Amino acid sequence: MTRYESAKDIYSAFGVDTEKAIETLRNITVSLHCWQGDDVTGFDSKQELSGGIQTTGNYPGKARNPEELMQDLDFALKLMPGKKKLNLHASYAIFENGDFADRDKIEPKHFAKWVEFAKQRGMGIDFNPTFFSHPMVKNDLTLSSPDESVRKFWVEHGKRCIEISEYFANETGIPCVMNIWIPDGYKDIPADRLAPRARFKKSLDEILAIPYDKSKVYVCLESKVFGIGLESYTVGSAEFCMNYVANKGITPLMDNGHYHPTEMVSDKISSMLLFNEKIALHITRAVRWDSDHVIIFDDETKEIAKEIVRNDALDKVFIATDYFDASINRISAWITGIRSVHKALLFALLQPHSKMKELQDSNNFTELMVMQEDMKTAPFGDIWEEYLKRENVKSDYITSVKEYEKTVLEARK
Ligand code: RNT
Ligand code: ZN
Repeated sequence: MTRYESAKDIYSAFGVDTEKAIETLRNITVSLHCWQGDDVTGFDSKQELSGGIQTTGNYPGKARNPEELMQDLDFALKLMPGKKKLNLHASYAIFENGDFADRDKIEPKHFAKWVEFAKQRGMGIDFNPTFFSHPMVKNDLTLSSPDESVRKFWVEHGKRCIEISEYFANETGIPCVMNIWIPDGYKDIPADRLAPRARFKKSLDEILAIPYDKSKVYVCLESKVFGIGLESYTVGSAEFCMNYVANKGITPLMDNGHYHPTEMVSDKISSMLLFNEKIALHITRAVRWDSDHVIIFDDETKEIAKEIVRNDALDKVFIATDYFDASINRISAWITGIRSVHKALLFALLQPHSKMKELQDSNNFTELMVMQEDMKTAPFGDIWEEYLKRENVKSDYITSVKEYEKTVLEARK
């Protein structure tokens, strides 16, 4: 009997079908963020990262241009199981032969290389306008700026990004999830909290006024609690975004680094599911603040996955990763994070949810606790290995990553 067969029997005694779990997992798509590969630098303005987010560390070998980023992505993708979409930021536009266009003027053609890359690998593309790391971010404001020239510039950027998102959907045949996040806020106590939010609302209305096919582009809005240097006030707060999204019928996006430290996104998913056709997630790991550490197989990631799986919401939730660690090998960071999301999903798929719900409804919290604890030590690792095997992905990735570091990354000086 193989380890998988024996694990399968153990799970089966709990009423869990491991075959079904593996098959389901193989069909789940996770959107892979390109920005772990180069510390959120991008190729357009090459400005210092702004917007209250930060990458820390200076591990050697970061990708410096589209070719290197694609090369690294390709390498990393081979060591990641599961279906993937490519998640791009507008700042990753590729300008050839001096054909530069500023953010308010970017066009589909500036992403043609990415489309080619994604198509060749059978991936869809998700997109994010980039409202940071740019000289038109004035006094930390973009879409909420009182300066009309600034506000208009960013409205144009938003519109261009919807056009590019539709192009991605048309080219790949897969709908594009376009996420709006702005860093706008104040370091210190504002005198007026209303007007910036009113301007943000107006700007979003203007962006969404351009015609686009809603079955091809899902526009999302991501809220946040605070950023570095923007500690006292965030224009796009949770309440602002939740209300705006509900009002306009667009998609809410929750990033689990964007709440107070004891507030859990896993607890929010069920409420959001009851009132939205689709919801989107940025899965990350916040350590004391929105630090965007690499996702690991930790309790909150598992709990988020359980909420998606046991509420039968796999086709309602857009799952994306969002983290950036520059202190360790970036490719390993990419793989560890993505594998952790898949592990959490598999773990969730291997729980006897209906039995557990029954125990809850019959107020049998004693047995529920025992069962939840028992499931933690069930032979999960053997099912995980079987999943990797069926995905044709090696279990050990650090050996190949180290080899790639020696041969490719170390040469980037
Ligand atoms: C920032 C948001 C946002 C970014 C990316 C780069 O706090 O999480 O999603 O991380 O767009
Ligand atoms: Zn995010």
